[in-house]
Amino acid sequence: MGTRIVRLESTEQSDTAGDSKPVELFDVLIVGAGFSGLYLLHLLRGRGLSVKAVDIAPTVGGTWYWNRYPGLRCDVESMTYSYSFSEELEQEWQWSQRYAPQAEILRYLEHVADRFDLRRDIRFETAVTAADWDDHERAWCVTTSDGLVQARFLLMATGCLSVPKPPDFAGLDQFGGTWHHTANWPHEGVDFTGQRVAVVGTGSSAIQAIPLIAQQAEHLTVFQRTANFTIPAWNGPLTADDVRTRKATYPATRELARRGDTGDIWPLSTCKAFEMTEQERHAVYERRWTQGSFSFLSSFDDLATDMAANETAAEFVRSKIRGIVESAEVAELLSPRDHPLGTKRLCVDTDYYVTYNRSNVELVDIRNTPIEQITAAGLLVGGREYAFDIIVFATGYDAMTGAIMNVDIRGRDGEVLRDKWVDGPRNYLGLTVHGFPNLFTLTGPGSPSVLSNMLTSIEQHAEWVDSCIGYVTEHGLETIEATQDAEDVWGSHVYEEAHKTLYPQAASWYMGANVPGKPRVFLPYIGGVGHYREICDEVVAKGYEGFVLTPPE
Ligand code: N01
Repeated sequence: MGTRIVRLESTEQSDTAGDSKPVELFDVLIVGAGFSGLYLLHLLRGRGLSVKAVDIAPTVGGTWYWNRYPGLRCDVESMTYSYSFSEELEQEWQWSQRYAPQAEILRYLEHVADRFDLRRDIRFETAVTAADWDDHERAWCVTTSDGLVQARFLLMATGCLSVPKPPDFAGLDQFGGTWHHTANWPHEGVDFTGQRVAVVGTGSSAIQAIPLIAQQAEHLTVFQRTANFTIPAWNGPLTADDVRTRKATYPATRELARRGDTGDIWPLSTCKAFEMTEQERHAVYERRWTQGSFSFLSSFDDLATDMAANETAAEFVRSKIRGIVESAEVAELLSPRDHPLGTKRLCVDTDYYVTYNRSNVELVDIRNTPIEQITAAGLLVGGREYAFDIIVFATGYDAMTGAIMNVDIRGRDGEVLRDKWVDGPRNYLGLTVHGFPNLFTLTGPGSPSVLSNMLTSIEQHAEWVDSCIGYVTEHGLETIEATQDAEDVWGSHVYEEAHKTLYPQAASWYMGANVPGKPRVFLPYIGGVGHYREICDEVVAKGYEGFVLTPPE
């Protein structure tokens, strides 16, 4: 059983009315009640620790609560993008489609919260703004919008894509219509009927939303800065037979996902692209295209490392675009030519390219003539004003570091995390930071996270953190902290693995390139989910190698 913190029970804070409010004390504070926060809460509470989760939203769900734009669904199959920790949960939950829509994923998370009675330990509509390590108390003093909390362990389960990149166009405040960011969509929905609509951006969010907006709007104009590669989802209802088979094989498929490179179960190829004839290669791409989704990236073993090999896959997708899009000029505009396939996050779509054959859809290339400004009527591009009733900004996120750096985190000796990470994140295993004891960043930069099926990576991190906290508390220890050496070695490893591949060549959010002023560093760990798990397990087997564990003074 874990030990409860009891030392500070008399501590008080002043509220604005001058009354005092006791500082709340917990063993563990979890920031975020999405997929990772919920599982952490379930695990750690099971250890008998006092655990509180906080989330700014009024309910659970994280990104699946805020994102609600038309067409939003997970682009990883639901029967792998779901928790594996409870066999009962796996067997009782029915996914309706191959890729569940947002509302169904949110219902699933609501169900998980109720089924495991998690809500009683979650404080909703509560923001965390700062966290200071108190070396004397050996605890984090956390400022929330609901008062001060002291917790021995602070877990940032804040998600990799949860801080939207706000539209930073001049003149937005004078726009006479309405505008929305895909990441923060009105809960009552948006009616596009009879409206002139602009979508800015052509990443995953836009590619999911555009076909549905086009069906409703009077006219849709898409402003594209970079064409992206997208592979069809081939979504559809799951039949009773599909579900029965998948449920019967869960133990094997989940294990495959845990040990493989991607955290998913599609087959990886061991063959290099040029080991086949052009005709054979084409057949492989055709088969992967027909299977749909991210499996396409695994068509050959060297697509991420060999430019010529990658170009064969890229050209296959371009040929598909030419085959679907009637206008040769539009097809060429939609054909990515400035980055290797997969080095900007691959998109997965339903009817994206065919949407450009509609008479009410127009594509505007803004690569060389950027949006000059927003006007009262619409958008000004290349001296031409386009008039709109609604603008949808699908302009993405401050990925991976945004949510962590949004909180003013100060470690030992007052070291500021934002300063430490000014040239890019530095940490150990993507999980822990030297100088910041008892702080864990779930699916943080430097971990496989966004390069994997997030659910596999979330469960691995949550379980690792849970055992680590169990180890510390059960051994009567007070703190665990990464050493400077371990952090440096990990940082070099993450860098070297990334630079063996083509990924750093793209101006992607993986590289922080989408946020002006953000350091260009490849953020996730590309060494593979299974290999990463082995590294984490070995660290534990060697007595938490790379960490300093401190007993009470
Ligand atoms: O954001 P993005 P997203 N002027 O950054 C453009 C996950 N996700 O929200 O490429 C003009 O990918 C920008 O152009 P460029 C998934 O991991 C998952 O679509 O920078 N354009 C780009 O086209 C995904 O990768 C699901 O040149 C501007 C677009 O906006 C991640 O979230 C669904 C601009 C932004 O694309 C982010 O996707 C959706 C400007 N000033 C998303 N600024 C699932 O299904 C930006 N752009 C699980």
